[in-house]
Amino acid sequence: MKHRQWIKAGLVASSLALAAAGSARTSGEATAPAPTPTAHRVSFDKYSFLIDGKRTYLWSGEVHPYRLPSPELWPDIFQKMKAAGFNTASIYFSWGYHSPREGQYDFSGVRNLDKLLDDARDAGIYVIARPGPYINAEVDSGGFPLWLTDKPVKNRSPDPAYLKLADQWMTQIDRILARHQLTDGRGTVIAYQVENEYYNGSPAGREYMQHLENKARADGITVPLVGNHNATFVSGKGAVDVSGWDYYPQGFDCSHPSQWKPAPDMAAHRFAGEPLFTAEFQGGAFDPWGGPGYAKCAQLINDRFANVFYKENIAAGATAQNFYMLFGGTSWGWQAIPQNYTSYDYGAAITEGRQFDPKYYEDKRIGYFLHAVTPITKTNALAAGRVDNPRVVDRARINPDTGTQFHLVRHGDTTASTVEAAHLTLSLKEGSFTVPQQAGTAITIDGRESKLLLADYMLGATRLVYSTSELMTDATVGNRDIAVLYGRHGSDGETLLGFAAQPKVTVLSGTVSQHWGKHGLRLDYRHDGLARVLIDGGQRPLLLLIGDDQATQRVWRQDTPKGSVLMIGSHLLRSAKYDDGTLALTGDGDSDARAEVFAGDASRLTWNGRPLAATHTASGSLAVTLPVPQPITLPKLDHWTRRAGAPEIARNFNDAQWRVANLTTTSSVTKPGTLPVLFADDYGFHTGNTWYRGHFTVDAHHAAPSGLKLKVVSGGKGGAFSAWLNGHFLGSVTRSEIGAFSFPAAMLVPGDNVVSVLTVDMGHEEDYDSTGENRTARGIVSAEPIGADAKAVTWRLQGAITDENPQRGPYNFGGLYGERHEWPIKPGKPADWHPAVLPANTAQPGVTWYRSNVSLALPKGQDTSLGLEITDPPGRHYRAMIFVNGWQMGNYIADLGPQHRFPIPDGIIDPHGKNDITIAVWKTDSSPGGLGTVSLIDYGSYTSPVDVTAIR
Ligand code: IPT
Repeated sequence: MKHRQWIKAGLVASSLALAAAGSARTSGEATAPAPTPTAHRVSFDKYSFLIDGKRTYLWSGEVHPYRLPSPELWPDIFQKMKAAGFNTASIYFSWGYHSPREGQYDFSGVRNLDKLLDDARDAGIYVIARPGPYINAEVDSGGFPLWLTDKPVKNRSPDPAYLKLADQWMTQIDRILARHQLTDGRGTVIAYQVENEYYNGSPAGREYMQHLENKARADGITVPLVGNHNATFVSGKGAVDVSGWDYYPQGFDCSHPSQWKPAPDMAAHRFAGEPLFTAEFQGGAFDPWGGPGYAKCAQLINDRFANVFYKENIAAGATAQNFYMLFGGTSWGWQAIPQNYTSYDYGAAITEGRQFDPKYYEDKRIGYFLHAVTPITKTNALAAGRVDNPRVVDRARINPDTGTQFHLVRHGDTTASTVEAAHLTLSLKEGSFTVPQQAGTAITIDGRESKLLLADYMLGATRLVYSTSELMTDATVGNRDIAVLYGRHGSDGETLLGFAAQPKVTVLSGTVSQHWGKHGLRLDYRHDGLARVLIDGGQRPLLLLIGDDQATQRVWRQDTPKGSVLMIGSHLLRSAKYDDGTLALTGDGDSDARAEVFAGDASRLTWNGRPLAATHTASGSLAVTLPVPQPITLPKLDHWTRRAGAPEIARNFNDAQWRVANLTTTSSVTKPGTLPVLFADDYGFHTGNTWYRGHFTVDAHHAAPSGLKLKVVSGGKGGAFSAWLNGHFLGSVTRSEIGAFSFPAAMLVPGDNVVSVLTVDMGHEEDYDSTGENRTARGIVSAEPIGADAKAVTWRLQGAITDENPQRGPYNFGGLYGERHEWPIKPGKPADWHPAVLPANTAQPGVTWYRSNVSLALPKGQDTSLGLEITDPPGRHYRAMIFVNGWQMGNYIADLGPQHRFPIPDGIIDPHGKNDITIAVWKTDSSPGGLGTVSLIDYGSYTSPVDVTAIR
């Protein structure tokens, strides 16, 4: 609470400066003081983006701060990206996440964007900022704030009423982004996306875009304006500087993960004078409630997909590629749209639990290549080389200045899974070569594999004529050049290097044969483990490391002002810094302790601050032994207690303070089925559960209704509602929006009778088409008493507390009794809670809360990623909300799924302290059941500098 900073829209300049200083102070606690800003230049031409005049391939991944509510873990994600060769993060900023109420903005705590942008900068990551105002992103209302559901404005249009509100947000977010621009701020923001997937090129659409652009410029945004509007705002009013493309070639159904659709040809999508930029290219897929699960999405968009599709974009000339998502994270609280469940793992390269998917290593191989081989940033199409296999094609590019050639050798059909062998004829400076030259060998293209081969390239001081291996990276380290070549395990490789005189070749390890000929030195080999060849005779010695793809996983590179550092070994190399003769490395270690470091001049090595004993190897590296992680044992979750959670069903419950349903008009785009309007949003209840109580009188003058017909809209497939009459359960409706309940006469009493209805808002719709879909009704849409006049029942309702818990924000708590009283934070007297055993076995429908405390004492200096898992005996019908230390980290539907495992980021969970786990269970039927077994799970544990303090 103490660092909390409300920033009111429209304050005077002096207090704004104060507010900014306040945020900076908050971020200063966790990051180094901001360096003095120096002005840089961001530009572009038809080939690429340029930073300070230097062509830069933007290898970018999408990450969402609102999906990782643990600021101390933000550097972890950026460092993991950087270690895989990414130099850019594309980041959506969600208006609704920062604005709990109209005119109120919060950038503190888990919402501290100054810290986020400093963290990106400190990791050496550029930022493409995407502030909306609309972002889609499978977040509630597509990022529009909850309170916008009460505004009947024309979203995403020049409607002045909408623009006034959008400008309020833009003022807030632009102020932060502006001070983090590379051009004149303290950070690394290099581009700014205007709106999102906006295709309305009509005069009104253009006016809207132009308004946002003028606003950004007026707010001090000086970096290029970019878009993902496909071909819409290329020229004319509202045009952005660089137009980008969104491409999801496999779509979003992960249930057939081995069926591929072909790769698009991005070359068809060039815009004059602009680099070819994929603003969003598929990095995974979202998964719906009841869907096949993210493991299937990771399989559909797997390492082979990255291999074939991302390289295809390179061959098409793309020099800026962003992958959506690179780290998906968690739609915690009620941030998910109704279609999606809590996990937004997305099958991305970095999993929701911050682990590496195999795709991470493919992204890394390509990313390292793009980083090292700078001629790739300026290329023109080149006639393809001849290929002797009709099922294989070449797609070629050439750098007009260096003559470096790039040949993408792939299946003609990008979906093919056959294994092909081919020879490629290259026309190079030295003449024409059909490669490989060695008899009995070939370029093999595995099923769903493409090879991006390099020719006429300077490997440091040595000329690479061609190689049938792919190049991962090359760098000058100390007084020699090192290059890493690779190919699939067991495949043939051949590399021709140009030398004036025969060099001295020493095969340090592996099997590599050499042939000296008129074009130079030819090396022939099979990719198998890691071979090492030292070649002396050029201007500088060249060490070739020739790996199979497995071996490349543990090759890491970091660049320092004093030269590059290569490391073979460790789970992750996060950073390298020369400090007075000491090379300080940080990273993560797993059970394989062996590592070696190739560094220029290091008399001493440290790893996460501790000295490492090193011995010199024949390869000229330093061999070290890294600390290994301690084994993890997680305690069982037991000593559960429970508390009844639905007092609202009792006839005599006091609802005098509830909102009386009396509205006859609505902001919704849904037409009310009956009046008064009963939509939850119109009464200010925007999150999770909302209760309704309908009163009717039974006496001599009033005919009692014999039942009630309800239409209730929750959104998506995971909807539900339950009804009680005077505390007696009437039933629940799932998988449908319509329910008819009859009132058994025995349940009725003379005088006041109450029907209680528990509903849930599964999230507000996105507004992709700008039709106001975020204002689709939630809650009761029509209530028709059976056998009585509609007016016979008067309704009151109550939902999420409007003065919500500020630290956790507007999506954390819904309107259950225990949420309104913040039981996950303030559980109340121990006597209120009764011992319970899981799996529960109760017949009673309704709401019950469960609690358990767990003390964790996980090893220090070790990054352990934890989660919670719910395991159910079959046939249970209930839903649960999982709170960890008061943060709602999971929405669970036992009979819909598919999510049973919920990653909980460190910070939210304390790996070195006490944790409260509180679970609200809504049991929808009266068969025996209830909450299943709940246990802690470990997604991975590594020795690491990442050790997070708990958010309290
Ligand atoms: C694209 C959106 O721009 C992005 O926000 C996200 O919703 C993504 O889809 C899917 O995860 S829109 C494109 C699929 C038409």
